[in-house]
Amino acid sequence: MNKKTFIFDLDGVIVDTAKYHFLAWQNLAKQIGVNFTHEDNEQLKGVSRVQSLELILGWGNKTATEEEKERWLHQKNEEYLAFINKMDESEILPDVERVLQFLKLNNQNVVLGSASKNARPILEKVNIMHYFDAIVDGNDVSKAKPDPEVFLVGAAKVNAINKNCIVFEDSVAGIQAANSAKMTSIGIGEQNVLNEAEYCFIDFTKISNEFLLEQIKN
Ligand code: B16
Ligand code: MG
Repeated sequence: MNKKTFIFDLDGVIVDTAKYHFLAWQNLAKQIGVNFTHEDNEQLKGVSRVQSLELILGWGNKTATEEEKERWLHQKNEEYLAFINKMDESEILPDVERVLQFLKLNNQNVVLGSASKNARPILEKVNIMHYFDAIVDGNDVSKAKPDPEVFLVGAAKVNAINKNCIVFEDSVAGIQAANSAKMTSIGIGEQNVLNEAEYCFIDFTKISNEFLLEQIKN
């Protein structure tokens, strides 16, 4: 059977950590006098930590010294980590583990491609580290999605060629990154938002084993 490489984004695909990012950013925003809503949080999906702070400061027309930014980034991350520390298997999104198991049973490569610098501890907390042949996270890359670097490095780690890679992503920037790497892009979320994706499913419960087999054989 063909060997393909399935690359998973983390936040919004495997787990919903956006709710914890939201709470931590909201506290910081309040402290520095910036209004921060759920709608604003949507725009931070897939965006790096440093870039997220820049966006929040921009929305509030605030300027800050490098020292302040460093301090705030540290504070936000500490608060986020306190939420992460309480995570367990129950936070894995529906049917993600069924898909991971099916891919490994069929001898496929499984790779993580996330912007998060906290990806490894999160995978450990929800106990799914063992499914992954390679992990690429925010510590391994310097260019943020929509740049394809995170997926290219992931493919290279398992010696895969781009056209044999299939990417699961919940952010528009991530879909664009997969497309520009000439990988198959599968959006996880709303079709009208992820309209650049080659395929789109609201969540993994809608992804059948038959569909996965088709991707393996193609
Ligand atoms: P951290 P993903 C991304 O994860 C999140 O979607 C984004 O909201 C967050 O700012 C980014 O990770 C960095 O996270 O602060 O943990 O390094 O969707 O690429 O898995
Ligand atoms: Mg994501």
